[in-house]
Amino acid sequence: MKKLFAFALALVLMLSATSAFALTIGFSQIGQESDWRTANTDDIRSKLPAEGWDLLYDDAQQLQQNQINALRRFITLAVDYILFTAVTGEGWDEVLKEVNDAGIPLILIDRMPVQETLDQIEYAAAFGGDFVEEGRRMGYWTARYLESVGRGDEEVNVVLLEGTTGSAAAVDRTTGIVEAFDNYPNLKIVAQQTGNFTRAEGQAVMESWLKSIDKIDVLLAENDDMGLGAIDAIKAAGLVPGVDIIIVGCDAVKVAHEAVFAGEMNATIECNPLYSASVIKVIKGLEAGEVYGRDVMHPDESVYDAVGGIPSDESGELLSILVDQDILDTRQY
Ligand code: GZL
Repeated sequence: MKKLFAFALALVLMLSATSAFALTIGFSQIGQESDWRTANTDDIRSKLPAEGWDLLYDDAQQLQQNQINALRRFITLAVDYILFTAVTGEGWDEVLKEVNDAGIPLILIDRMPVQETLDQIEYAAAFGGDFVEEGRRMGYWTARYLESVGRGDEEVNVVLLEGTTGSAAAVDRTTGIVEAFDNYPNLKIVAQQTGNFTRAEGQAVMESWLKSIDKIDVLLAENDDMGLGAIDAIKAAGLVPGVDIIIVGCDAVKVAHEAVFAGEMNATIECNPLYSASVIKVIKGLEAGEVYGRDVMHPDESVYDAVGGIPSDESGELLSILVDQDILDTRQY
C-alpha cells in the first residue's frame, strides 16, 4: 500500500513538473561544424529554458535524414513550437508539410530551405543572415582593399573555400562573391571547392591548392573556421598568411578577430549567430495572438579588418571596422 502511495505521489509530482513548463519547443540543429554553430546552439539552449520552456534539442550531425527524423519525433511528441535550420536547401517539402498538417508553428532560423519550398509551406516567422549580401561584402572588401594597397590593376588569382554544398549559406555567399567580382575582371577565381565549413577540411583543401596552383593571391573562405584551417596550411608551406596571401573569412567569430588582430587574417564578414532574443520575442508574440510576415528577418551585420575604413558593400557606404583591443575584449562569440 505504502509503495502504491509513493508511486502515485511520484507520478503526480512528475506530471505537475512537466506541465509547469509553459511550452515545449523542438529544436532541430544541423550539427557542431564551426564556432559559429556552437555560439548559435549555446545561445538558444541557454536562453529559451531560462524562460521556463522545455527545449528538446536535436543535433543532426550534418545529416538531412537525421533532421527529418527529429522533425517527425517532435510531431509525435506534439511539441508547441518547432525551431528549424536546414542543413541544405532541397528535400524538405514532405516533412515540413507534415509539420504544417500537425498544426505546430514552425520558426525558421539561419539557413532556409529553397524558395520553392518556402512558397509551399506555412511558417510563423523566419530569421537568417543575408548570405548573398555577406558574399558581396567578401567580394567588394577584397577589391577595394587591393585598390587601397595599389594593386587595383593587378591580375589577381583568387581561391574560394565554399561551405556545405547545397546549403543556403554556401550557395548564396558564392552568388554574392561572383556578383561583386563581375565588376572587377582582374579578380579571377582560379579554384573553388567545398570545405564543409570545417577547419580540418579548410586546411586539407588549401594544402592541395598550395601544391597544385603556382600563384595564389587571395583566399576567400565562406566561414572563419575553414579560413583558420587554411592559415595553418599556408604557414606549414612556409608562406606568411595575411601578407603572401590575403585572407577573407566570414562569420566574425572571436577566433577570427584574434587572427585579424594578429595580422594572419585580413578581414572577416559578420554573420550574427545570436537568434534567441528574436525567437523568444516571436514565441511570446504568437502566444499573444501576434502574426508575423513571411519575409526572412536579417540582423544588422558589419565587416571587420586590420585597417578600417574599407568601403565593403556595393554602394561603398558600409565601411569596415578596425579590430582593436576593445573589439577583441567585448566580442561575445
Ligand atoms: C551561417 C551558418 C554557417 C556559418 C558557418 O548562418 O549557417 O554555418 O557561416 C556555419 O560557420 O557552419
